Amino acid sequence: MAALVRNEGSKTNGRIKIILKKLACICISILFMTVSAKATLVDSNSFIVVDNIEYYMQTNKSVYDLGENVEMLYRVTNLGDEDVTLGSVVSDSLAYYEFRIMQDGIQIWSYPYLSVVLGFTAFHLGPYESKEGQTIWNMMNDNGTLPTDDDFPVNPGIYDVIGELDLISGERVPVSVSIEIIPEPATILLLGLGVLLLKRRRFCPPTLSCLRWK
Ligand SMILES: [Ca+2]
Repeated sequence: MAALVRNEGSKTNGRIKIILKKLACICISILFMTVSAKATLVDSNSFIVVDNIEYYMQTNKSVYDLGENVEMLYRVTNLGDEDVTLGSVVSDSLAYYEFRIMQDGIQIWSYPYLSVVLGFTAFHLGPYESKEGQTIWNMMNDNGTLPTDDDFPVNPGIYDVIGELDLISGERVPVSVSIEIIPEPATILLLGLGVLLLKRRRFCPPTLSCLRWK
């Protein structure tokens, strides 16, 4: 009987070691995934040059944790030495720029700035002059409406961030950059532990004294 008890105890210790090894592997994998993702924490940017005008779009990162703010910047620069007028805009500099978030080709959010239209003005750039607009996306889907009470959080995934001049007349030149939203590290860890516990439950015979989590 004593030998049988020792044998069962040895089996339990072996199972504990296996589970701890699997847990260590999961933690190392999570650490590797997080470090790999964070290694790309540079800004994401893109630009287009049309008729000596540079249209530039940037986000402050390329990979975000779920729930972070996405800081966006759209800039238009006259690369030449002559005055340029690109079209007309509403007479409010905060309304010069438009930002949109797309997922799989579907718009899920847009810059909601509303302006009382008091008139229109020419969007003008002097030689080598730049003008830019900025805003923040809080990772919410606006549900296609301006009121925010029906907004809801987005899921991890790939999103396109688009900026352009909100021209009333004139050619619009939208510029897009891609960003990735990943789950928070704590969520990944919980998922990993959940998978481990499910596997253990599936392969643990009910007659053996399996490890109990207390
Ligand atoms: Ca809404």
